[in-house]
Amino acid sequence: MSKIIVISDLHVGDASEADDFHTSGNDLKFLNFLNWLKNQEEVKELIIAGDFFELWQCKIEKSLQVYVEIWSVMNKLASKGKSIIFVPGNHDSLPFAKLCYETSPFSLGPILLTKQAERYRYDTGDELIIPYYQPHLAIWVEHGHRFDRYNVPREEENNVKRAIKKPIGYYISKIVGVFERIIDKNIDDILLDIWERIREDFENVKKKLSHPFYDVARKLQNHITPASEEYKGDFSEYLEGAEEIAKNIIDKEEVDRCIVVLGHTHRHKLEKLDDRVIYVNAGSWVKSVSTFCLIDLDTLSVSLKEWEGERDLTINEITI
Ligand SMILES: [Mn+2]
Repeated sequence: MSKIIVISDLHVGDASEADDFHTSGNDLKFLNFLNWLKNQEEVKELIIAGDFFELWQCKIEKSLQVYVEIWSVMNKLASKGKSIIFVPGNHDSLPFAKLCYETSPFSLGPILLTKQAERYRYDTGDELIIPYYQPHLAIWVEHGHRFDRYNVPREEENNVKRAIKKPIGYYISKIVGVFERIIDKNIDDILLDIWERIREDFENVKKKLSHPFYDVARKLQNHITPASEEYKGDFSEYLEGAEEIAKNIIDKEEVDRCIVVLGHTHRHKLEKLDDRVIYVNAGSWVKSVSTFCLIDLDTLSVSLKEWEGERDLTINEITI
C-alpha cells in the first residue's frame, strides 16, 4: 500500500504582514495537516512542488525561526519513515536553491532535495529546475514557472548582457513585500501599550505615504502574476507545458503514459489531457482553499483534495 502526496506554493515567510501563509491562517491549517499525515501509514512521500518558502520577500533564517513547530512535526514524519522531498520553485530563490543542491549532503532538518530527475536538470545560471521523477508510474513533479513569461529571466539576445538579472515578477513582489511590512505589528510586548495608542495615527500616515506606490505595485503584480485573482490569462501555457513534458518522458523513458504535477499558478486543477497524459496543479496554501494532490500507486488513481482544517475533502478524482 503506497501513496504519494504533492503540495505546492506554501510561500512560508516570516509571520509578518507580508507573509500570506500566515495572514491567510494556513500556517495553523498546515500544522493540522502534517499531524494528520503522521497517522496516514500508506503515505510514503510528501513532495513539495516549489515555492515552499517566500524568499523574494522574506529571509530564510526568519522562516526557520518562526515556524519551528512545523519543522518539528516534519522531523516526526521523517522518523516515521516518510520522505519529505523539496522541488525548488521561483520564490525559493536561486542562491538558496543552488546552495542546497551544491552542499552535499544537504540537510534542512528532515527535508530532502529531489534527486530523482537529476538528468533532466535545467540550469541556465539564472534559473535552476530539478524536477522529481518517479519511474514506476511515470510521475513528473516540477514547479512550472518556466512556462510563465513574467517569472523567468528573459533569454539572452545576441549575447548582449542583460541589465536585469531577475525576472520582473521578482522586483514587483519585493516592492509589495516592503510595503506590507511597513504596517507590520510585530513589536515588543513592552511597547504594545504605547503602540496601541499611536498605531491608528501612525498607520494612517504610513498608508497615506505608501498608498500610491503600493497601489501601483499591487496592480502590476495582479496583472502579471498567475496566482492573482485578477490575472487575465487562460493558463493554456501550463497545459501545453505539461503536454510537452509528458511527450518527452513517454519518448525517452519508453512509458505509455505520464502524470505531470505542477504548481505556481495557485489554481488547483486535475484533468486528463488525453489517453496518455494526466495534468494536475496542486494549488496553494496562501488562500482560503488549501489543496493537495494524492496519487495512489495501488488503486492507480489521482485525486485532488482540499484540506478543510480538520479533514480532507475530495474535489476530483481520475483513474489512471
Ligand atoms: Mn511560483
